[in-house]
Amino acid sequence: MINLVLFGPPGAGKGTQSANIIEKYKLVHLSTGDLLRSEIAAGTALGLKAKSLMDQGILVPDEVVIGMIENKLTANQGANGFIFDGFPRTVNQASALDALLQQHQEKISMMIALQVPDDVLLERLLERGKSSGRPDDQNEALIAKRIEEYNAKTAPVAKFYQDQDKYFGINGVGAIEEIFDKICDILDRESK
Ligand code: B4P
Repeated sequence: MINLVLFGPPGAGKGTQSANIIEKYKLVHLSTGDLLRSEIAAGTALGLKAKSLMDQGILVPDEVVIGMIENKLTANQGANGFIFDGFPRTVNQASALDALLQQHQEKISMMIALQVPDDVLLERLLERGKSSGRPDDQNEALIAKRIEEYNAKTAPVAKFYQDQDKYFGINGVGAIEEIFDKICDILDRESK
């Protein structure tokens, strides 16, 4: 069983690499960004609340995303393992995830962090914004706000896993396949 936290700033390649990882390792993909966008598309009360925050580049409240993850873990009991993509994004979310997994006699196997400089993140997200239709990819000020939120609230989550000896950082700049190979090397080595 592999429970992977795929970590990095907005535009680091988490969603992109998750798609490759789930195909090879048959893990269940839990992306809080995707779950929130589904709520928005369905026009739920939760989606409406989340949209106003996401459109400003601000994180949605911890209890909202923790509740979504709890539902998904319960619905996928018996899975081969999970990729947590875009979650946990605060230290509080990381502690809640540990507690939830413990209820299922499980734990996080490792965090793989994709390291990408801010100028590259900006370039990638503006490029994606041309076709994604995502309001949060549309302008430089909003992307800068997301990176600021990441540095203030999300970056400290790395230490949470470093303290447990579960942290692996890799360079997230380069060809998608090359980065995927580095992720596979870590997964194969550490999950033996
Ligand atoms: P997310 O959906 O998680 O958005 P993201 O960080 O922008 O996506 P990602 O990082 O996966 O994009 P990728 O690099 O794959 O979150 C959106 C918002 O939802 C947040 O701002 C927040 O408001 C809210 N939210 C989500 N989770 C939350 C939580 N847990 N708590 C609170 N709020 C939460 O792709 C970026 C682009 O780069 C793509 O176009 C891709 O093609 C390109 N790319 C990827 N790898 C590349 C490479 N190696 N070379 C060149 N281009 C590459």
